[in-house]
Amino acid sequence: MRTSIILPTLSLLALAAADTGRLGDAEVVTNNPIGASYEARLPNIATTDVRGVFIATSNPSGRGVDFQITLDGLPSTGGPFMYHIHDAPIPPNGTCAQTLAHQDPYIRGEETPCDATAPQTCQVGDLSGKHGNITSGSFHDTYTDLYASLVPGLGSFFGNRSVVVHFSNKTRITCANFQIIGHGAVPSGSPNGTNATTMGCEWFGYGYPGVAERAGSADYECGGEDAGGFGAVLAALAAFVL
Ligand SMILES: [Cu+2]
Repeated sequence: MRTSIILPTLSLLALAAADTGRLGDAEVVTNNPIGASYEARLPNIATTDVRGVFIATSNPSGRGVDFQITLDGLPSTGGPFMYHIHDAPIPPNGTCAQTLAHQDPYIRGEETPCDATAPQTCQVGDLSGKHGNITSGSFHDTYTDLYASLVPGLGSFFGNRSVVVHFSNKTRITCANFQIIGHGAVPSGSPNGTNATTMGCEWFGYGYPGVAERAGSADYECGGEDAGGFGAVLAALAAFVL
């Protein structure tokens, strides 16, 4: 009788574990520098009417990051629209195709959709998975994401990365790089107490063919903990279109 209860419980646990990253669930970030602020402003481009800005500021408690998102001009078809933080910034004169995969420092992967009721099991960069898709032509949302980091050097740090807006079929509509607009106080215990620009990612020899299909390449390098280590391996393995 006991077994009949335990077995289904175990199988449920096994299913839940499939959503956890190879490095575990995402950790809540508690030491975001107070006053640190970044924005990603969508460009005026001919291929889309989508415009807007993503503003990300450390929560005043240091716990998580407050996002303020204002978008306009979304198409009347092709939604609901998704948006994510992607691993790489858009290279100079580059396109959204070159932003690689979602920011996924815990190596969770894409196979199962994000469960918004268990956001720690989602890819850190899957903001719309955790907080909701865009369903209307004009979109405004504010929320705190507990797993995003504004501490340069951490895998969950996104100040040197990009945000990409997608159609529901995953096609990339538009994208923008995060830029620092306020440094804030350096947190104690930070792996790198210098300013964020020294931790930026850089592209080398961008413009290689087939990038939309296979984004991985040694052409991409990040500073800090990402340099030549985990992040570089991830970038090299990132063969997803998303
Ligand atoms: Cu994306």
